[in-house]
Amino acid sequence: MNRLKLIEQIKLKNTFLCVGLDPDVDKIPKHFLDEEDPIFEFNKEIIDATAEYCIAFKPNTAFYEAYGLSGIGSLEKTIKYIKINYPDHFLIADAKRGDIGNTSTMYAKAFFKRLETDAITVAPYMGSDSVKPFLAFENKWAIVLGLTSNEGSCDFQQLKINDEELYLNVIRKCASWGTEDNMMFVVGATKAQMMDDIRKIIPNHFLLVPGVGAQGGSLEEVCKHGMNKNVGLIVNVSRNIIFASNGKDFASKAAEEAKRIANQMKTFLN
Ligand code: OMP
Repeated sequence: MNRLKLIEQIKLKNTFLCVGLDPDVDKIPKHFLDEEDPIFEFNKEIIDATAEYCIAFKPNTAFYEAYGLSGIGSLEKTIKYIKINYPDHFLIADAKRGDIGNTSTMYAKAFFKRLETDAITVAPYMGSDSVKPFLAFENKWAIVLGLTSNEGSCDFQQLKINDEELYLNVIRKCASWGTEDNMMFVVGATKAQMMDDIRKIIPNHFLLVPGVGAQGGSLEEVCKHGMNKNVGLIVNVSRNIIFASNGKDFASKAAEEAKRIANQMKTFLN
């Protein structure tokens, strides 16, 4: 999906919510455990219940890889289901890849050609030759880790180099390898105030913002510090939506929570 279409979807639906598909067999309603593919069946109902309130879905591959081959099968089926039934939704593979050039190329092929996701999250620690292969595919996106939402982000990302934090150096350098049409940055909602400095470097890029909900980030703060003239934000919520209930009403509760967040988003648009 290209940038214009993404912006169009956000404006059309008045939401910039991404639903994170991070299933956990220990947390999904028990009745799914009798199904042949509990993860896929669970995802399908979550997707159907929340699609009207979001513009993106983000399966995190860890939650599929943990179940071996059957988990990879659930991921493939989930992605296919979204592509067939919700082709206008932006599809992000949260895999945090990045390696020497020829290996990154294979990662890019795995996600862009085989799974056909629109975007993949990329860890930039290995530098330009590890990131650039993800930029070589038309209408596909590398979403580079800029400033992450977790506590440990201060261990390296916030160290100062030449009087400037490492994450600002990383964002500036990575932005020079790509464009606003093929690169986004991950910035955690828990770090919303730091978006002011980030926006000075990349005023127009999209930010993928996880950390609202279970991690305590505030949507209001994210919008205040991170929004730009084209919205420029995709805000992900995983656990607070998909595990809003673990009873039979899980899908309607997920829809309720997605709707609540989407309604809050509306107030920040226009
Ligand atoms: P919840 O905290 O349950 O909403 O999930 C957050 C999702 O975003 C998980 O899939 C995380 O792996 C992911 N994430 C972060 O939480 N923090 C980051 O800094 C980056 C990501 C990510 O790349 O999406």
